[in-house]
Amino acid sequence: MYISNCLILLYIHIYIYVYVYKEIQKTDDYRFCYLGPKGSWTPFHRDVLGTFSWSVNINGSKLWYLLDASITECQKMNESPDDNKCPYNIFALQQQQQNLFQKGLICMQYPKEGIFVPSGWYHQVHNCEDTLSINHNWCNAFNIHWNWNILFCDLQNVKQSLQGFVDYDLGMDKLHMQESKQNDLDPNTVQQLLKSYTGMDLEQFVSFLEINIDHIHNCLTQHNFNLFDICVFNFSLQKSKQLIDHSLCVCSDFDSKLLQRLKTMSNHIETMFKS
Ligand SMILES: O=C(O)CCC(=O)C(=O)O
Ligand SMILES: [Fe+2]
Repeated sequence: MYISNCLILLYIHIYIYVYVYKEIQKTDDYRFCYLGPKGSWTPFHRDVLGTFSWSVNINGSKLWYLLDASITECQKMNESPDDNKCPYNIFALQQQQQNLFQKGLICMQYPKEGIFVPSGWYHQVHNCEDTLSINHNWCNAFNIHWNWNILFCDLQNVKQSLQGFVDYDLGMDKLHMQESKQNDLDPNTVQQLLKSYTGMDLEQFVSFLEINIDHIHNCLTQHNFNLFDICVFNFSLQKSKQLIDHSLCVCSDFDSKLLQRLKTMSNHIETMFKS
């Protein structure tokens, strides 16, 4: 098993759990094992697609350095995971930047203990012993908008970088074509790159919403709910509707099928509210 002068990790996907998104999508379910020898560490980062995560140590202990999202927001670190504003190692920062971490949280995680990392919180994690943990990243109606914001921001980044590539390919004498070429980007290539860059493309995002809305619909039609569920369903549907309307407004990259699916979902939610 690897490891250079720093980090980690063996990501072993745990397939023993049935997870609806994975079952349907046949893609990553964001459940991991982390295995790291003593002294290894995970660089400062925010979790994939602005998700929440929990982590439980099977064995060993870890030291966590966490910064809450409002602090990193001020530092403009939340714009994109790839904007080079995120330091790699908080201990290699200049004194002035290190002061930022006086506002952070430091906590020790011992064997059998769990830790919850809220959406958008940056963290760096050090293995104090040989450590094995299980982790799960997820999102719900409370943080799904983070997911969308990151996906949308990455989509712009992908398009921009592809644009540069097209122009470069054309040669210096054709640089004046930059504007008109913006519309010539192959949508499939853009989506493929987005998928490999961010781990999700627009189609998967739409499916993700659909799966959750269908789930709520099924529970409601089977009368399989209690009062608490009703509040959660209500909140989830409202958030999903807001997000669908917002994404339809700001994003012109949905193809006609995705547009149709989003509009169908939006209507479906309205019908559920009425009934
Ligand atoms: O345990 C680690 O090394 C990293 C864990 C982590 O970053 C997480 O659970 O979000
Ligand atoms: Fe993390």
